[in-house]
Amino acid sequence: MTILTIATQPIAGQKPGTSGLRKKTRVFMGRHYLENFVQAVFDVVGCQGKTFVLGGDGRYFNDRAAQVILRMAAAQGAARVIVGQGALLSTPAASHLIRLNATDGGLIMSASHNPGGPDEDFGIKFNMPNGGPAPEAVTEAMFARTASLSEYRILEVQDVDLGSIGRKTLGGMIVDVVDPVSDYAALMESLFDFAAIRAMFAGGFRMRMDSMCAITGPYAREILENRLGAAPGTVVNGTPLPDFGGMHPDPNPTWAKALMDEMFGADAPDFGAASDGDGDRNMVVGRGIYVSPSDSLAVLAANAHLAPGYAKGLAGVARSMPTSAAADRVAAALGIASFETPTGWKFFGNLLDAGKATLCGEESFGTGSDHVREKDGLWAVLLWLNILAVRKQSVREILEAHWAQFGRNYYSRHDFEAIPTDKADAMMAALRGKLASLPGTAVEGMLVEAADDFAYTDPVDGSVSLKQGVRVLFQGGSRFVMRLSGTGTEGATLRLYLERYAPGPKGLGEDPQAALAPIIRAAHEIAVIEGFTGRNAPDVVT
Ligand code: VG1
Ligand code: CO
Repeated sequence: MTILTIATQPIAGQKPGTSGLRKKTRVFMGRHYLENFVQAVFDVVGCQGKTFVLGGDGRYFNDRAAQVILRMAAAQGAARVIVGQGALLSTPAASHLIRLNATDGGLIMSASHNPGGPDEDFGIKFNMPNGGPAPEAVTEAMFARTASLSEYRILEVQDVDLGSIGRKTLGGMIVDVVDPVSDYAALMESLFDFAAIRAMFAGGFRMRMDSMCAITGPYAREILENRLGAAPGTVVNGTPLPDFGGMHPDPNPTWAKALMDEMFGADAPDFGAASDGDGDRNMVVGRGIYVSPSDSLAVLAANAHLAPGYAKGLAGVARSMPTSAAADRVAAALGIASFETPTGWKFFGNLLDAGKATLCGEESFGTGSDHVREKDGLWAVLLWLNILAVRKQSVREILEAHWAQFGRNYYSRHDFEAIPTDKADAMMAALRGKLASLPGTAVEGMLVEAADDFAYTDPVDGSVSLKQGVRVLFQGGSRFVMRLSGTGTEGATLRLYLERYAPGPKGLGEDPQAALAPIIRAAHEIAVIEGFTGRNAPDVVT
């Protein structure tokens, strides 16, 4: 077996975004593209004698990319790589394996909630030895390295068999092919009251889990149907497919419409859930009631102590800045710390490592805890099930009691997709330019109290992240936030986050869009969205 040193040229634009490097699959399949980035990753983190975890969500090119990464790891002198069978691992399961085996990190092949296939998206993310996504300083170093590479090293060898479990070798490197599910399922069993959940299912509780033809299918079948006794067929779209069966594996009311229809239809089950391409996101729905991710985080924080893994209570709760303040109210009531971080799970890592936060969440259907260093879709589903089993109430009853106690943070996100990048940039620049003049002015009858561009200083390592999103706060706790997506692969995606607080049990009715109408109008007026982009209505509303 020879190690080939192949001449390459720096490739522009290999800049990891919110969650790793994401590009069109055909771009990744282009000459030297994958190899160039992987070499940059290995150059930055070092490879000699190290052990890594490797797996992905099974999307198109997952299997080929895994073989390339393994040959390159072997060529750089890695000691061992732990790979999920079939090169499959959900993102939270990969994070767990990195920690469980005290490895030097891992590579996750996924573009998460973005569709898969030859004409859709692919991605690669490096996670650190703590199991969490590489922080900005590390991804910036990788990006810099992609621009100075002149060669990469790869072993000339046949594919290693990833289809069967067991120890293999590739050159001098060990490849341990492991069951993707078993260690993760054991972790879940250590956190939650499986007996109580099993009894609930045995008592006739019905659930629908939509895995959207993505990675959580095998995990959900094993945990929900096999271990917890949910009826066979509880998990639908449970086989991971390279193109996700044509589905857009983004668990929100738009893309998981079949689940929403079922949960709002006649004979709806008690509980519904969906997860995304790589299994780190979740959507939760009760019979006839949708749970917004921000509310879900707040309810989980208020009730986590009902699960054995959190019986001692929480150290603190962290949320991304655009996520609603509902969780802050719970933290205040519990007398625990709350944190506000920039968008992206990598910002939670230090808080979790330092024991400052136990639960974390994002408005983008992400919730998780210190059990791994990624958000975790099935974990959130199981925590909800544990809470339902203990409280013996419906999702609606739990939500309504929560709002009566804490008040309700009406919340919605409007996404405007595939905007020409120059137009989106011009709009954000103009908005940033007028921030200083906004406080004290009235828009749509509401007084602007403050306006800024969110900057974050990490409370653990002091690192500073600037320009993390424009926020405009109105008197009374209403606000909107605007930022451009860091995970899209086509033009720019504008995310407009809207929030309005209503104290007391009465609230402002069932429909968040109606409750948020004045803030929506104010955001369009202040940011001149239509003037810059030609768009007056969002493509996706969550
Ligand atoms: C989006 C979400 C963000 C999430 C990120 C990764 O980022 O808004 O909250 O952490 O996706 O999610 P952006 O930059 O497009 O807004 V996924 O499930 O990687 O893993
Ligand atoms: Co994801």
